[in-house]
Amino acid sequence: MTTKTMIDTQLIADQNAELKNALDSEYAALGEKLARAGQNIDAITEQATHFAIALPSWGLGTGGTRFARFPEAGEPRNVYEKVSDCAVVNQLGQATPAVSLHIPWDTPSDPAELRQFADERGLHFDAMNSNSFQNQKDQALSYKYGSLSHSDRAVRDQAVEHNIEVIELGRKLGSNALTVWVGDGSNFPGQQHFSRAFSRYLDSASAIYNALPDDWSMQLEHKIFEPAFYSTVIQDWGSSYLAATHIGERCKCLVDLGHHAPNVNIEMIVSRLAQFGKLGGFHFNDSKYGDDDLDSGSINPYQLFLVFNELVDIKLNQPSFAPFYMLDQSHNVTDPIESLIYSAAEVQRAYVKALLIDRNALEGYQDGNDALMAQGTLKAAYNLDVEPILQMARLRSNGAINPINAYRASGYREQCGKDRPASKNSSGSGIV
Ligand SMILES: [Mn+2]
Repeated sequence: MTTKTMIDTQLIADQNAELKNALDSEYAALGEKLARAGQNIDAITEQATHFAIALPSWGLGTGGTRFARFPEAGEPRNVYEKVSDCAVVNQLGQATPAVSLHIPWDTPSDPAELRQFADERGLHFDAMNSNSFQNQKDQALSYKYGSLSHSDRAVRDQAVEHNIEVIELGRKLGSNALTVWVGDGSNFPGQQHFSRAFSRYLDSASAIYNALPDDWSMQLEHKIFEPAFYSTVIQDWGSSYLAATHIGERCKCLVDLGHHAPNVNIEMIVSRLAQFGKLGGFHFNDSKYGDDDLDSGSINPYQLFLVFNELVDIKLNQPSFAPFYMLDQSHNVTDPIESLIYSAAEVQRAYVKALLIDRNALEGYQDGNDALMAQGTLKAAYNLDVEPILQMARLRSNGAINPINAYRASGYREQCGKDRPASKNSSGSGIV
């Protein structure tokens, strides 16, 4: 089956043809530089072409804050249009072949039809995301005071049932993982008994786990605060690890870069969880103050690189290590398609730089307690300009050497503005 293309392939080919000579010479120069360090640029480029990160279905609409949302013309109005936009991101950037669906925001009425629609566009479905942090339409009981850890069993059962429905839907879509994030917590000291709430959470999450198909995993996402502002039930990697360990072998911890206190050493958390087989996945974004959901690599690209330093190291020691990667961002002032193309490339860039770290030298400096040269070994890889590798990876995968330029030249969003008149009841998705 040939993949249905979203952007005119001739336009991409014409733009690539104009850029190819410059790319060839920059790629050759970088190749020579890497060869002097004993590295093969084509082997690195090959690994870059296999890098994949999922797109969140809620990331295709314009995001916002609790103050306002400023949608632009042509944003997707339903899950099919979101998947179409994902196909644009992937066609141009060639790093995002999967979609992670949020239920119920993007519940398909006909899962088989949606699965085929995605497949025709070269996409598949990654981890499913449940939602028990909002009340849904016609929902019997409220999540105002929690869901999986609620003091009332009937509310907990309702939240468990929702998660099982999400699993069932995911099976029909070809997914193999469920990500669970709850907003449960408290706003006042004394409002909630910590250990009783945690015990109730463990019972509920175990009930969900018991409904997992054998080849599925469950990812627990922790978050230090918000919407609860005093305490959250799964507030950090410690609680997440305790829960995942208690619940079962295929229950893992998911790290969202924005869900920690400022200045927390996230790369160390990555290492700790992986060492004990409990790192299941990642939500990439960036932040300045809190859970800002800014574009990956826009604020602290060095941190992103340090995270990938750990991830690459883990993969070398655990060949079966295959965490779920997803962009989890809110695009408040940019075209979401552009932000997602750019962000996927930033994450891919951090990965490629981490592949270029001289690990033998690093180990020697670590064992020899040469702090200056150890950090210098990391910096040597971080300071490399690997843009030619990213561009060549896209070119060799039939993507665009300059995907943002190609997207803008295509007029896709302008056409969507005509094809997708805004609906009055457009959802507030994107504010997460
Ligand atoms: Mn997240």
